[in-house]
Amino acid sequence: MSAPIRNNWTKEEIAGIYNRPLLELIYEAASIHRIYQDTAEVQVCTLLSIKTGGCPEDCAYCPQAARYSTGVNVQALMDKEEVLKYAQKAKTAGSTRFCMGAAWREVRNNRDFDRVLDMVKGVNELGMEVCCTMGMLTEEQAERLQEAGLYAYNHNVDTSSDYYSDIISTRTYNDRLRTLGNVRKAGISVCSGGIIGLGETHEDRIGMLHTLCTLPAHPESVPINALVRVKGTPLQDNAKVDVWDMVRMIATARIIMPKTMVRLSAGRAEMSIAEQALCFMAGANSIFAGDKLLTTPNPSFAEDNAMFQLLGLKPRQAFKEEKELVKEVDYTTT
Ligand code: SAM
Ligand code: DTB
Ligand code: SF4
Repeated sequence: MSAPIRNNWTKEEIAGIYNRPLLELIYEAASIHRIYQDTAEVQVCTLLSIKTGGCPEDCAYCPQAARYSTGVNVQALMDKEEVLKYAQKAKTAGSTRFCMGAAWREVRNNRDFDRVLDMVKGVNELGMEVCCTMGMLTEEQAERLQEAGLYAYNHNVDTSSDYYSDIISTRTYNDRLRTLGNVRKAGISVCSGGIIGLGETHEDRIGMLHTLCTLPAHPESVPINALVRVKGTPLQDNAKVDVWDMVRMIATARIIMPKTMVRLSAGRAEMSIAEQALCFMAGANSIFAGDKLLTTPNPSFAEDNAMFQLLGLKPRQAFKEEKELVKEVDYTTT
């Protein structure tokens, strides 16, 4: 079995995969997962909201948008020392990637940006893969982050280009893609995915995956988030995401982007271990760990350690290079 890396998938091909009978889809994703990845390993990332709430954007899912009354307390940019304490704690608990989130529309060339550059240096010195998610970036800002030691940048496309304006009106899909281009150009690892449960159709989900897998290079990480329904946001009454929908998204992402780290992201707090195990089986190999995402709850390190023990999973080392060679796998029994 082989799985060439392709950037020319058509929406029809992706729909053909996405709509397969579920168990067939999981089996194929699990088989492809074994070609490029060590299936015993799961990347463990920890998030920290370094600047919380008060965001001028109108993302309909987000508890941090200033225009919605969600009860999130606005907090100015944290101090470097405090951030480094959190990073060290995450490292001690087994995390290898530390992602700092700021509720900004875009990065500004100001004192706060210089302070973030300093935090990036500090986390890098701890030997962790340092990631940021802070909104739109210019080419020059991406270069400065890279020079400070930034390993990855998270910037989600969130949904399909067609559905985007139903969810966010304060920026465009092209703005998102422009930032991803700036990140790539600066030599920073690209982390981009999206959310399901926003009210999108299956076609939109396929459209989102199509955007990601037809970028000039696949993102190194693709987070798949289930909407966390936060009271006060316009999407507070949306239906809970069905776990089978998460499995279908993860499996399809795994098949069309075989080398990518597919992250089972927001939504784990509402999933059982059996449900999460299905997602790992379907090719998820990364999680956010620690009892908080940015502002909402997530399973604790202790709960995740117990799950890893049970499922025979181990945390992936930091800075691990992707395997260069395709491993041939023989599924025939003799
Ligand atoms: N402000 C920056 C931005 O929008 O890129 C960075 C932080 S923002 C909170 C990062 C990502 O978190 C969003 O793009 C979205 O995919 C995800 N997110 C935010 N609220 C969420 C929710 N309620 N449920 C699931 N994912 C969510
Ligand atoms: C991503 O794709 N999901 C994370 C991270 N990247 C930044 C954020 C999830 C946020 C969930 C809502 C909250 O905790 O505020
Ligand atoms: Fe602001 Fe990011 Fe939340 Fe949108 S997702 S409101 S840009 S913090």
